[in-house]
Amino acid sequence: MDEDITGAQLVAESLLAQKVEYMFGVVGVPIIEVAIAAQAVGIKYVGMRNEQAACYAASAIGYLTGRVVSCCPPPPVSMAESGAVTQALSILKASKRPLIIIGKGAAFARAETVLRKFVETSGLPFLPTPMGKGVLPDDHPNCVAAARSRALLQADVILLLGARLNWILHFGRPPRFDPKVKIIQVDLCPEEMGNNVRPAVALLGDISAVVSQLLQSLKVDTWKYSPNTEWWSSLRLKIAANTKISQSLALQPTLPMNYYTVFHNISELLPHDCIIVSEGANTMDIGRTMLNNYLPRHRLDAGTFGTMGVGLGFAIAAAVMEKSKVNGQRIICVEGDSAFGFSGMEAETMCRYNLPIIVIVVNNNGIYSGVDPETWKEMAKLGDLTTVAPPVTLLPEARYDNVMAAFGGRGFLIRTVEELRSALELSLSDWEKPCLLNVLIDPSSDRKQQEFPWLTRSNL
Ligand SMILES: Cc1ncc(C[n+]2csc(CCOP(=O)(O)OP(=O)(O)O)c2C)c(N)n1
Ligand SMILES: [Mg+2]
Repeated sequence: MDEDITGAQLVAESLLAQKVEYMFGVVGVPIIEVAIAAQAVGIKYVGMRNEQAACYAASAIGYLTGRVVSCCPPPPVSMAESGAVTQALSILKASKRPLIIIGKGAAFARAETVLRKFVETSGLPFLPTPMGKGVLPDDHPNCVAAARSRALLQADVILLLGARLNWILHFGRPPRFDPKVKIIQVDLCPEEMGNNVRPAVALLGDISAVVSQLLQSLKVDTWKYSPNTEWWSSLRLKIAANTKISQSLALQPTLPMNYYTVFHNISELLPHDCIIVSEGANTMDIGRTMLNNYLPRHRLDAGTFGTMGVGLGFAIAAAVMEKSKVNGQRIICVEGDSAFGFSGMEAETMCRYNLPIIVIVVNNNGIYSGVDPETWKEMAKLGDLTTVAPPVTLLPEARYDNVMAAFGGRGFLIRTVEELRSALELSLSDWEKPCLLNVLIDPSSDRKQQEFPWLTRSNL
């Protein structure tokens, strides 16, 4: 081996050999040399402010590019066993209330084209998981996301495509699911099969390949689920009722604004091809229902583990990728005020690299809820805030907009619909700088009445 090659160069060369394009990190002795060597071989180095955010950014690149797979020789595409395909179809055909659940695995497998054909050929209703949103557009006529609880509870057969039956899907169990529901589970990971619910049939394989198999068999039989079933009418009724409730909340003229008003106005202005990054509790949950996705892999959120702090790293990763394209897309990062705080200093990273990310902090002065400035002052008079302030509270009306402005980005303080719309329009026209919209909302604003609370192991 050439003695003049340094260890840092070796690391850089081997990363390049594996087609690594981006490196995210925080340097210090002796890592500086590695970052410099990476840049010397053409790898883009993004200096972050915290390693955690750097890791989140790197994981987002992996998800968006599929590079985890493509850096190695392409793995063989595995198909499901044909007997299992036949069995799956006969269960689907016998079903009265079928449902397809589209998970993140379908997005990662790039199954969108074949899946669209399958949904349209079969006529089945579908429901995306949070990061399965956009594999098929949220405004597709077969999407029943607005009737999620009913669809999950009353389905008698579920075709589960690359989604885990974890807490996000309420473990596939009562009271959120019919105890007799038959699950047709399609997954690439054998270890996912049968987690929490034993599937009626398991189709182990690549989601695109397995859906193609299902589609082919379907075409042979020319079977289609009728659009005139009781199931479809019941789902449609629920969609209409829920949409009406969300609409009326969205159109409430009272100030401070509520979540629904904020999201309704944002969604009206966002370009259809933008990448939406989101984290928070109410902010993320309500945003999932109110902010549509139209393209696959255009939503990144706290997902399976609900880890707060991922948002800014995800947004930076998406933005550096989009910046290198000719027709790069906008990155909209919708953050709860608590969620923003976890990696807030990455605002400096956004400003340093001129990444035109639009950060929208939905600021309710706390974790799930907060108090208004007057109540906060009154509370402070009652005693030491560490003993009297509810643990969920954060500083009322904190100026997160000034954090972005401190580094040269634009910051907006927003209280009204008009301010929100004009700041967002202005931000969307700026392709040079990051912007932060600090949207002050009613600290007691909440989700619309839910039929069920989140089901976690602790309250199972
Ligand atoms: C790393 C990490 N720490 C703590 C939590 C607990 N947690 C769940 S949601 C949340 C923040 C919710 O508040 P916010 O982001 O302001 O959204 P809101 O519900 O107020 O809209 C926290 C801290 C978590 N999920 N992840
Ligand atoms: Mg909050």
